[in-house]
Parts: sequence; structure tokens; C-alpha cells
Amino acid sequence: MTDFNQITLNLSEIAELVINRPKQLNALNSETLGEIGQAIDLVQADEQVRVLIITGSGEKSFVAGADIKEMKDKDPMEASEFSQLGNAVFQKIATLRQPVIAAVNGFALGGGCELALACDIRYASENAVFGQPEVGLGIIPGFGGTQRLARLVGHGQAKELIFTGSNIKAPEALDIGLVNKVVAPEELKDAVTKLAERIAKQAPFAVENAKTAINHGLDMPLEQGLHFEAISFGNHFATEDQKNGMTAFINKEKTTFSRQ
Ligand code: DAK
Repeated sequence: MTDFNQITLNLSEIAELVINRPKQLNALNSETLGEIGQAIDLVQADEQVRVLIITGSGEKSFVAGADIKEMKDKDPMEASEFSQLGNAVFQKIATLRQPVIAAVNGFALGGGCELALACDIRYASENAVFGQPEVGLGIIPGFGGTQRLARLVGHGQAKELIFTGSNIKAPEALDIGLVNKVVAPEELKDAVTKLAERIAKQAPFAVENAKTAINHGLDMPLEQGLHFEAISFGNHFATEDQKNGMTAFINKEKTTFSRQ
């Protein structure tokens, strides 16, 4: 366990980062964002970590957005710096070499929805609520919401959510593809852990490179993406994991992977 003020980080094969401001419904202030950034650097550098789970503390909220009390009196320059800090931290999550799963255990509003969007996979509890309420506060989503939401659910659904500032519940989030799965609140931890364990059993380089290829491909024309995939595919044939994985299949044996 690494010590922070606003978050908890547990580094192990399946690492967990908990945003720990339950009285403020885990709203993100500058300190929380800074600590999340530091935690992501630690995860990135830790060889043992195969998957990162991000969740909020308490039963009510994943993250209820950026901290409105801290944000209220910012001038345009400070607001832009705050947005850049948030974007840099969320981009670190999106490009972290390991897969990141959001365990959305309640409100995921504004910056909270954007935090979930920066993760690779989202599982939600039945009581989760998603929304981008920023236009009702006189601002627009500032931590990637206008970009990542449209890429994930399509621009029509993203525009409806962002223009109306409406909240949607977990089943609707599932319908539009905002989350991968919805489970009862008491089952969320278990469901996310099982998913993480399944990912952690696969060849780590292959999982990491698949993440990179998918992410890069989203920003490229198909032809370029396919070229990127082919180069990356070839690189795996210089790894022990490829040799062990294929040999084990042919010999009808199980194998464990070493990230080599
Ligand atoms: N910020 C600060 N405090 C918050 C908060 C937030 N986002 N959300 C909740 N809290 C605090 C409440 O003020 C309250 O504190 P006390 O009054 O007890 O001191 C405590 O958490 C419990 O909240 P409630 O009493 O309101 O609890 P309820 O169950 O009645 O309602 C709620 C829960 C989630 C529906 C409600 O709290 C709510 O509507 N919260 C605000 C949700 C929201 O609007 N989130 C989006 C925030 S805006 C940008 C950078 C970033 C962003 C935009 C631009 N640039 C710089 C360009 C991102 C913006 C956002 O995320």
C-alpha cells in the first residue's frame, strides 16, 4: 500500500486505485488529480502489475465530477491549467501499458464519467449513474468528455448526453455501449476481479500491445492501423511468451507467461 492523502493505491498483480474522498462523493480536486497521476506512474513502472482497477470509496459514488467548490472561483487561465492537468492525468490512464478497468460503484458524473471513459473497460453496479452535466454549470466537459464519449458511444448519443446534461442509469449506459457490464452492487468487486484475473493470465506483452494497437488504430485510417498491427504482430515472434504459448498449445499443456 502506498501512502497518499486523497487516494489509496494497492500495487500487486491486480492493482487497485481507490479515490478516497467519500464525504465529497470522491469529487476530484487538483490534489486528487496529482496523486492519481503519481499513482499511474508507479503502476506503469511496476513489472508485477498486469491489470489496474480504478474505483471510488463508499457505496454511493465512483466520482461525482471535478470538485466544483475548488473550480468555482478559477479565472480562465487557472481553469485551463486545471483542464490540462486533468487531461494529462486521464491521458496517462488511457495510455498506461496495462489494461485499466473502471469499477463504477455509483455516481460517475462530469469528470467521473470522463475518468471511466479514460479506462479500457467499464463494469458498473446497478446503482451507477452516468452523465456530463457541465453545460448546466456554464462549462463544457473539460477532461476529454467531448472526445472520448463520442468515440465510444457515437456522436449522436454523446451529443444528446452532453447537450442536455441529463443523467442516465446503468441499464441505459449498457444499452448505448457506455459500459461493458452491469451487476448488483454487492457483485461488482467480484465481477471486476474475475475479469482482471482472466486478463492477468494472458501473455502480458500481447495484452499491452493489443491495447496500444486498438488505441492507435482509433486515431488512424484503417490501412495505417492494419500496418501498425502487422508490425506489432511480428514483434511478438521475438518473445519467449509466443514460443511458450504456441508450444504449450501444440503439446496440449498449460503455460504461464513471463513477460519475456
Ligand atoms: N464537487 C464538489 N463537491 C461535491 C461534488 C462535486 N462535483 N459532488 C458532490 N459534492 C459534495 C456536496 O457538495 C456535498 O458536500 P457537503 O454539502 O456535505 O459539504 C457532498 O458531496 C454530498 O453531496 P450531496 O449532498 O449533493 O449528495 P446527494 O446524494 O444529494 O446528491 C449528486 C448527489 C451527485 C447528485 C450531487 O452531489 C451532484 O449533483 N453533484 C454534482 C455533480 C456534478 O455536477 N458533477 C459534475 C461536476 S463538473 C474543466 C475541467 C473539468 C471539468 C470541466 C471543465 N476545465 C477546467 C475546462 C469537469 C467538470 C465537472 O466534472
